[in-house]
Amino acid sequence: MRKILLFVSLVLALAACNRSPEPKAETPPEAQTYTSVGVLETFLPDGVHVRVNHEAIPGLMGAMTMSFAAADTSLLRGLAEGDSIRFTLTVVGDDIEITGLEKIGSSE
Ligand SMILES: [Cu+2]
Repeated sequence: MRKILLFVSLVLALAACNRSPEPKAETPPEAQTYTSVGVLETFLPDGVHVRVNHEAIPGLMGAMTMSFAAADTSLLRGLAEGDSIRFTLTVVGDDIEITGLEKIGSSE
């Protein structure tokens, strides 16, 4: 009886070893989106980043002034420094980009 058990467990162990490892899928980190409002304070010289004084973004960060890259520079068209904006951030891993932007108040 003992021998049979040993044999069975040996067979099971071998079967487990023979199983080829699952191909590791390179799953990219999931994209999360957040919407917030703030004031566009400065266009940075690279034409891509804007410094925004934004309200708290629950689940992401508190209120602060920081710069974001626009995913598409056309999002920044028609805006002026001092404008109030509502914007959407898309976060993938460590990358944060503005993927949506709407002016909700003018600087003047
Ligand atoms: Cu921030």
